[in-house]
Amino acid sequence: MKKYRLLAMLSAAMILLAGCGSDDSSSSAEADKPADGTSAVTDASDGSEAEPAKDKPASERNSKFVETADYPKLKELYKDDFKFGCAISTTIQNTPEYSELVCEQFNSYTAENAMKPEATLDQKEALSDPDKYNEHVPLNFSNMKTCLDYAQEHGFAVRGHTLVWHSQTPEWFFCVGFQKKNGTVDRDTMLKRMENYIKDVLEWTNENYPGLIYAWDVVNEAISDSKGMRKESKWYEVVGEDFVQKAFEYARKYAAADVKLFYNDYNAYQSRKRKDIIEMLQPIVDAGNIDGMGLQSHVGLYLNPIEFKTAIKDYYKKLGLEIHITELDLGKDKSEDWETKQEELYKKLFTAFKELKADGVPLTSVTVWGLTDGMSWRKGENALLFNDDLSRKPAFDGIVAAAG
Ligand code: 9MR
Repeated sequence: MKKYRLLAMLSAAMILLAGCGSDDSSSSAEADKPADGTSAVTDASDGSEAEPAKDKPASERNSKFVETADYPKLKELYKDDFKFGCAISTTIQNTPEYSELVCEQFNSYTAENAMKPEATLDQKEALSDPDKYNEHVPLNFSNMKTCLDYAQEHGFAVRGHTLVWHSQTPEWFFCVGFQKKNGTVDRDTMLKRMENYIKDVLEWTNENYPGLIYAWDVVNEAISDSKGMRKESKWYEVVGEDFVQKAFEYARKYAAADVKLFYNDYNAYQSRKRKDIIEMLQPIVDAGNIDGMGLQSHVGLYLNPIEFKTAIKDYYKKLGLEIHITELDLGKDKSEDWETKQEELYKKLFTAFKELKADGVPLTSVTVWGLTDGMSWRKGENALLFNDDLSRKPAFDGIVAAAG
């Protein structure tokens, strides 16, 4: 307990000294829609403020938080099944009580925002010499470093999220001279920029944190909500249909052997979207350039766990890929007993995960998308496992019960 607190305070102090950016700076980005059709929230901020480390015991600073040390530990309960992860923001890293709880409960780390292209691409440097940087856009790894130092220090394994995505990738990255007013570059230039981005991130992370990152979401959300590929994407617009194939080709070329390459999408369990995803991934599987399928799983209480389980099995059967549940959260409905229903559904899903394991499906990692309801991107939907005072919700107990 004391150790976690001290480490959290130390890392918060280091971050403050380094003056690194926060991953809450993503308001320009377009968020994906939750599966239940409610509108997306684009800001990562969480209603509770990041408390800079002060030289006082945490208990004196924050009476709003309850003690969490005696909770059952999800990472231990499921240690023989899969890694158990959480999407972690800089707010979580910098607040001793949040940090303590994520360290107690989880062993896999996904940066909620701070390892995305918009947190890494360096426009200022690019603009300083657009000709020099035309095909090889400069990066600033300070945000990534903040994440990876924290993960390493606290013993997490890391899911890298994400390399190629239509959202949270600034438009200037696609433009001539790195300015919107100039319009977009041609396909060949963009492919060079893509290759160099992937190369630089994979090589830098491997050189500086060898063995820490066990998987990367190479491409995120390339399939549309209606049919086929998503057309509202600069990647699609500038490179064309094969941008997904190219991204995986480059990722395989530069990734270390122990880093698994994933495609990641929301509503991936739904039959129409699943069919399109499988069709898109098949040639990439055939080329040997992908290892896994990530189902985000931003869903609601309407979800049928049997349909969900069937979908996971289908990805494995058809593509032979490893499976990760990458961004799980279950939004409430309008009923009065939503908490009990949410507990039941979390329990059924984790029971299904255990059954899948018993059937030989390689489900190797499950991540929940955030820590407390108030910090969730799905504001007002109470989709996560902990209340804002860190008391455990029935949802948490449902997952504990499913462990057997
Ligand atoms: O949780 C993230 C939120 O803080 C950001 O504002 C948002 C912007 O797009 O991205 C959220 O995370 C998304 C993830 O990276 C990809 N799948 C959907 C997630 C929820 O929108």
